[in-house]
Amino acid sequence: TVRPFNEIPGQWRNSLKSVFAFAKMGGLRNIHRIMVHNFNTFGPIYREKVGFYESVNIIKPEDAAILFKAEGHYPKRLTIDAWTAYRDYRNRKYGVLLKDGEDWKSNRIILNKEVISPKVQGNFVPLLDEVGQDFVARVNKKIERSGQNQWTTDLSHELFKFALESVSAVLYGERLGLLLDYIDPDSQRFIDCITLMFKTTSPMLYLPPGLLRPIRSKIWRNHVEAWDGIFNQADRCIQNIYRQLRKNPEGNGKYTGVLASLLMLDKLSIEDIKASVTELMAGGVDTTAITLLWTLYELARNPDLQEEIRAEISAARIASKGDMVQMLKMIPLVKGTLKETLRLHPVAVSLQRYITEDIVIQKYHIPAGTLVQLGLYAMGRDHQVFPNPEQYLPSRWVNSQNHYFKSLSFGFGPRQCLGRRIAETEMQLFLIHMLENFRIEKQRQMEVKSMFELILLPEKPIMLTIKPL
Ligand code: HEM
Ligand code: 2DC
Repeated sequence: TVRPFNEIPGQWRNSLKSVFAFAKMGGLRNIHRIMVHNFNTFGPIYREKVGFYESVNIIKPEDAAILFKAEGHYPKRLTIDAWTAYRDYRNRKYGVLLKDGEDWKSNRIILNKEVISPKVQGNFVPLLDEVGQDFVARVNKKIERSGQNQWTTDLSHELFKFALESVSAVLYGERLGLLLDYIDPDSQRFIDCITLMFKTTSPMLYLPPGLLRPIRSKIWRNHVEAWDGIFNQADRCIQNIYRQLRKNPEGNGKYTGVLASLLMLDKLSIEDIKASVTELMAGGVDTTAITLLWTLYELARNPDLQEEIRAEISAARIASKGDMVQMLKMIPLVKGTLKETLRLHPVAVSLQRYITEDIVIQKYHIPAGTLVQLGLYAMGRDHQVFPNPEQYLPSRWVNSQNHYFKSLSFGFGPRQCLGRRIAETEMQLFLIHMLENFRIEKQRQMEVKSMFELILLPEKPIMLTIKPL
């Protein structure tokens, strides 16, 4: 028997009460822990209404499967109003991140070919491999300069630069040189703007920007300033490539990057290309940088595991005889390591879809049009889904177990992360080079929690010690 929608447990009838409960539990920064708390209170499905937006929340992999089967041809996730409001305000086009319907689909199909298809991955590998090597050279220099044969630091700043250098190499086929001694202030500003953009987005999640803008609230002004900084820097990079391409359309036979490929393909308007390339550039920094930081943190806490992964890398290095594309096919534990990091420290707290047909989950009827959220953070820590969830065990992804709808850190289906292949390749190559050269340690056994600033971030700096092998 199917129970009606209105009987789904949760505090959805009183949205004001939810806002208070929210505030009491530490509010927005703790949204992921509040979701865990709600699943503990209400069970594997609950309805909620915070402020003005309403959703049904689920946690089980088998329920995620039902959700994604009902996502329709034009999958639509929760729109971040602050992001569309900025583009409307400045009269800029939406890129693939913010488009919906047929417009999204047609752009996405063309972008897929240049950004995520297996055909292009081979082009990215040499570019990203070089950035990884440069990162090692930079760390070696820092170790040398310290005079202590080691380097203790909060690596996040270096990782942000590494991530921007990597994504730019792929998008523009060119090196920015961010891993050199002096950093170009415009690039540093770009990095700061992305962080500010995420930080100012979250308080606006539950307040319609239509309300904030007339009041000229400080948050909205900072948000606009952040996006202005992002767009200005991306425009500069894009213009630069555009000019070069007009001077030298052949590009000397070398791979010249995603942007040049899109321009030459000539299937999207320049404005559409600019909009999506800007989103790719902005989406490619904090996401991978923070995931790598969490990974190094976990490896520092698990020295034996670190040794095991290093052994896998050495073996793959020898077997692949210098062919990096081959090598990337021989490192299942490295791939498991990244999945395991994203299980415990996902970038996105939840995945969401507006379902296009009626479904039944946990015996409750859910009508078409409802916003359904899969609590990704909560699922990653659910002991019914992952035995001993508190343990960092990359091997759980390697052993032939059942991973049906459990590996969802990049989303699912045609609307999944467009940057996924770039992110995976970049992070795999980073770990290869770092573990081939250094041992990662940390000082005390300190526990670092996550906080929500639209994406999940470490709540405090993570200090690591890097030693040559
Ligand atoms: C979308 C995660 C890195 C660009 C998404 C989504 C998730 C995600 C969960 C939503 C997918 C869905 O709704 O099914 C991640 C994680 C990353 C990462 C965990 C790294 C660890 C990147 C990078 C880029 C990027 C490096 C750019 C190079 C995008 C874009 C979208 C997206 C453009 C929107 C796609 C669309 O709406 O069609 N990402 N991401 N992401 N991501 Fe990523
Ligand atoms: C945030 O309740 C929490 O990959 C909300 O690279 C629901 C929600 C909707 C969309 C998610 C967002 C959350 C987290 C950040 C994500 C975003 C979709 C894409 C974006 C996951 C879970 C991200 C970080 C993109 C950002 C690209 C941008 C900088 C141009």
